[in-house]
Amino acid sequence: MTGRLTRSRINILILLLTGLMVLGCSSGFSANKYKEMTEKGDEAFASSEYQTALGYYQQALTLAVESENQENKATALYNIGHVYLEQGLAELALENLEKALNIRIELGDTEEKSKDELISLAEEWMNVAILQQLINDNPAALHSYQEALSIYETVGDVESIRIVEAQIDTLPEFEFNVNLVQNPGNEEPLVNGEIPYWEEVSGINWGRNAEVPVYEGNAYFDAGEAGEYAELRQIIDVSGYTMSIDDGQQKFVIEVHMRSYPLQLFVPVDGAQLSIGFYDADNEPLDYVISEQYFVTDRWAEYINTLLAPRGTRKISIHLVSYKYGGYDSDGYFDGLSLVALPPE
Ligand SMILES: [Ca+2]
Ligand SMILES: [Ca+2]
Ligand SMILES: [Ca+2]
Repeated sequence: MTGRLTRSRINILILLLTGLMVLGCSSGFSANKYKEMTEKGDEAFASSEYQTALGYYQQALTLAVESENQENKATALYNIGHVYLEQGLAELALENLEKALNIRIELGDTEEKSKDELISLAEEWMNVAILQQLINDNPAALHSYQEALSIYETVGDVESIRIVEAQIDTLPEFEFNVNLVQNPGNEEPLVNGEIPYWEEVSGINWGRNAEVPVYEGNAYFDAGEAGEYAELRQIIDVSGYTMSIDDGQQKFVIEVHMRSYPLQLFVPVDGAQLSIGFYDADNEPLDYVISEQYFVTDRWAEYINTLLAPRGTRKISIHLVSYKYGGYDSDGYFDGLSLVALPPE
């Protein structure tokens, strides 16, 4: 809405409209016809004749559009959305319910609404949110849940607040610019001698060490005594970003710091390497990226890369690989990891 009508202008408008209603039978005809189509639609809907109901509601929508009646247009879109909902067509349902909701929002400020109107608006936000969640548009779903929540808070509906909050908890994680790696710098205490959140793929002595200066905190990742190849892995669920991933839009930035045991006479330097894998919902590999092997002994070398997730990605795996070229211990070290999802551009 671009402007607000003053009280006197509204009165004039009402007078004009009343005049038009009396003079012009076409607008009255249109209103009656709209009511008739909606009622027939409701009847068909009640008898589960959804295709028939859809036909009537669509005629009602056309009439509402022609007569530029926004309230009726919103109702028709809402009804159409519910037919699609019954038919299990989530995306079409969402499209129509979103349009209906946007019109309702444009039609008036929330302060001016009665409690019942507010609750019905919150219910519409909930419908939209659930559908958005169903099609995996989680950021949009969170926004819609929050809109519903703020209305329920306004009216003090404790039970509904609890329901919305529980629903928000079911959303998968999808935060942007937040580190998705658990225990990213190996700072958490070992649990039964194992590094929390990480899995030993190769080598059984992965642990915390601080023999050389750490990159951050009190320890780095160290394979300890191991064979020529040692690998530690973490798999990260990125299904929260499904919508943007499947649109081919979701980028992730991976960052890791690597170094090796200091140079010694007659002992070859061990290597450190990072690899990242992208997997679909069936754990089929879609793509992977492998860094070069690092042999930096006097400082932490930073590896940073921005990667576009292949469509269909649901999991990203991070692999810390230490290559032993000398001694008993495998001495490619890792610290200060992060994987963040970039917000859509
Ligand atoms: Ca650390
Ligand atoms: Ca172990
Ligand atoms: Ca070694």
